[in-house]
Amino acid sequence: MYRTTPPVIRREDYRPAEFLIDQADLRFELDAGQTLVEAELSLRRNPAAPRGDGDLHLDGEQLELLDLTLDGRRLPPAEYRVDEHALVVRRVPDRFRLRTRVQIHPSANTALEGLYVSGDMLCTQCEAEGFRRITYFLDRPDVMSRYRVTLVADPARYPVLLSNGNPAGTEELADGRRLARWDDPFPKPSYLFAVVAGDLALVEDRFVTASGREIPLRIFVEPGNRDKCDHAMRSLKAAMRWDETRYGREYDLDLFMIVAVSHFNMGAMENKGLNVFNDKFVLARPDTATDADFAHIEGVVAHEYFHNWTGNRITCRDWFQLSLKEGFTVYRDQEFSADQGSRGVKRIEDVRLLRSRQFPEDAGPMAHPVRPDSYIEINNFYTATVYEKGAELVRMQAGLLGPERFRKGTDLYFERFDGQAVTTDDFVACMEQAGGLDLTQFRRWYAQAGTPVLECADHYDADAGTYTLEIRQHTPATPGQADKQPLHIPFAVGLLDAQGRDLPLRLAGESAASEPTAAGVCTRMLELRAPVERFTFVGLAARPVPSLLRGFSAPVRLRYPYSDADLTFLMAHDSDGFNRWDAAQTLAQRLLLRMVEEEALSVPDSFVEAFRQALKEAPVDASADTQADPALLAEVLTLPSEGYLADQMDCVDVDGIHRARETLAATLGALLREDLLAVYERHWQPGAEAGDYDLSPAAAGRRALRNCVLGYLGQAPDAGIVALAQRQFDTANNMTDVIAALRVLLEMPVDVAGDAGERALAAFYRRWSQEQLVLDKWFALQAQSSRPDTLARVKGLMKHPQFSLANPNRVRALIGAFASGNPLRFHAEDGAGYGFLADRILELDPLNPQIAARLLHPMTRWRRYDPGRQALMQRQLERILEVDGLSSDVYEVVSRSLGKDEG
Ligand code: B3K
Ligand code: ZN
Repeated sequence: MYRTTPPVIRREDYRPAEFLIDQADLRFELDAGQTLVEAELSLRRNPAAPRGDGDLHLDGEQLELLDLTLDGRRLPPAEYRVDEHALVVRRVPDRFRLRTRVQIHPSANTALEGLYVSGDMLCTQCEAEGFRRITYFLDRPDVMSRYRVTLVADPARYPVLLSNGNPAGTEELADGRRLARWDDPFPKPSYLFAVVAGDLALVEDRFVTASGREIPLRIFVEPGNRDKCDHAMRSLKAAMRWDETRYGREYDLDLFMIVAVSHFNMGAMENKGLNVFNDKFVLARPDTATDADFAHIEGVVAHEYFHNWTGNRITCRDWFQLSLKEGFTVYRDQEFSADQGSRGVKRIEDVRLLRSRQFPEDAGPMAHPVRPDSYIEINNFYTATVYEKGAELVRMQAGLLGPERFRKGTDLYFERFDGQAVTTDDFVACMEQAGGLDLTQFRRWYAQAGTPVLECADHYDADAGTYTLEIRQHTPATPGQADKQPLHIPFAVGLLDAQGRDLPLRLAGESAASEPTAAGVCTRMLELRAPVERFTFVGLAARPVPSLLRGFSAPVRLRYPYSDADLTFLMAHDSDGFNRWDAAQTLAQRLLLRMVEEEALSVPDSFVEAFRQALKEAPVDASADTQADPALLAEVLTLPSEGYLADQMDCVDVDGIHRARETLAATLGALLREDLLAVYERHWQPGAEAGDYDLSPAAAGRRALRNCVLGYLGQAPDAGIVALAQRQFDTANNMTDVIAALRVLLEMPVDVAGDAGERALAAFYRRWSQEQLVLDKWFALQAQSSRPDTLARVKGLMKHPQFSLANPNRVRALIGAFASGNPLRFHAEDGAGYGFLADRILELDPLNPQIAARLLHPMTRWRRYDPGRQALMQRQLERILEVDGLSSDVYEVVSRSLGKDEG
């Protein structure tokens, strides 16, 4: 907590640690009320660091120091000093053993950082700087130590005692307590340390590694959740195999464990050998979790597992390098998921996330490079930029190198840096060496914030048969970074003939193109370096339609003056699935923005016909990534979100966007009623609903399409549609279909649907009131409702017996869903939404600053709204900033968004 301005940490100030800790022996006497932690550390001077003042500075927060000895000698108070953030031991030798004994209070730890209580268990979260709340230490990622851990606890309350590494025996003590030892042979930074204790149920399986080692896989959950672990286990095994085949990376310890906890600040944590998960990303049964939940579980389980090599074996030198592990690991989990299901759909989902979360971040007050230059609170930098844009940077390098050279590059990286703490630059250097290319200019992507804009123009010369593309790049200024340099941008391009076929691509000066049908010839990866680049293609008998930035080959905003007819054509014919979807999105986006600006609410026939055509082609089933893949079609038919549309406007028109989107959906729902019903019925399989639930990507794709279609029908409802949604709600055997039907029932006007929505909501609650993760959906659905009384309802739900500010999942489900997922009601003109959010942030900040700071985000972009809303948001931000004792987390986000801190 800071009364004055908290300090800014700068990348340029990085210095190697003065001391290293080779070995850390920790003994915990665990109890929720108070836990004793005894640490015996083997320290030595770091030969790579210049000599400082001779004192040892250990990080430590909220610790009660009970005892301190150096090489066996108890230190008198004159030889050390303790303050709020550190223990300083004066004039230490070059090599010594330091023993500390501290007391901590897990049940009083509401920030969920360090050792805390979740339900009936004890667990830890140390990344980024939580270990210093457990014991005095050099709590920085470049200090890698070997840990031996002893846990002692009452077996009646905590029969299961877990830590990192391999088990090293248990004992029953004379006083009735149980002792368990763990030994982790791999040196690791303190942020990867973990302890879990509790009465946990176990699901166990096995994995045989490529070299034939048999690894037990254990998932620990609260009793009662054992029947919801199958999918996580399946995902884990698939991820382990994939890392072997795709990256040659085998698991290293004798055991791999996952623990699911109900109180967790983020998704999951990759602690060495002992991943701790938000239970939302482990627990799933078809009747409790949606297809999207299943997909997230697969992705997050894989992500945390992949960290074992990208993050744990090779870690970050300092927190500015966070994207070294996060960007690369996100790229790896994206590719893994693409291999498990539909690659095309996965790419669309990833780009949608990038555009809806990262692009706005890059264009707002929190903009920062993938490798930031400064921060106040590192927890604020686990961002879409570090994660998702970071993954795009790895993806671009993989694209520039091609699969074989990229694999050589990653092999080199693993070989060169195993066991070390390194930088993003070290990663790029491996790619450069293995790829035999110069990535000097490419490195700017890590240093420069903001989303580049590519302006494309073209010219067709009929006489010469040439087609010239001209591409201009510029990156808008971001806070603290006014001048931007041109970037090295991979730009994938195809050209279509009038029939929609790919044309062979030959650049001026090149010899004749090879076979036009050969793969690769029809998509060219152009490389942009200069502010303006021109490429001339030859041998073209007619003006082609360009398909630009295929597969979204770089994280940029593309501008090209497509006509609506071009977009409709690309939507129907582009061989690149991503660009077919993108053409549909651009078409819809344009129409919607036109509807907002002109307040004209009519929909052109051509748009309706394009949709009708797409629906006509909807098959019952098809192989993935073809025009006819139902999952891909569902993506094509999904209108851009209100948030994404807002990001395209200079001044966000909250109500206009909502009205335009509703009108368009209702028009399509009414005019295409028969076509939509036909698709719905074709994919409605009563037999399958009653019988086994099919989790395959193809079946999930059919559900996605049918529910997308139901959404349109629900926008133009009559008694028949109400009955349809009701039937789906009553009879579906899976959460995907139940929740989709419930959403539709809730959004239908009362004069058509009566109280069907309210009744369904009540039935849903009765059925699921004891399933916490399902209950989160019940809270979120109400918070996202477009009904005018939503804020009143959200306020009422805050008093619900099952609501608690102490549970981050519940807070996100109610307050987060309202503030981030309901722009219409959150941004109500009277500012009531803003006042509500500010009140909640001030309540939450003393309890859990990380969650409080995250919830603030929808208000940080206040400058993009009309003057009235701007003033209202600004007033709330100022009000927050005036409060004494704000956390550094909230302080940083508020002061940056008010422009009071240029970092
Ligand atoms: N590394 C963790 C995130 C930790 C966040 C700390 N505030 C999860 C992940 O990215 O895998
Ligand atoms: Zn991660």
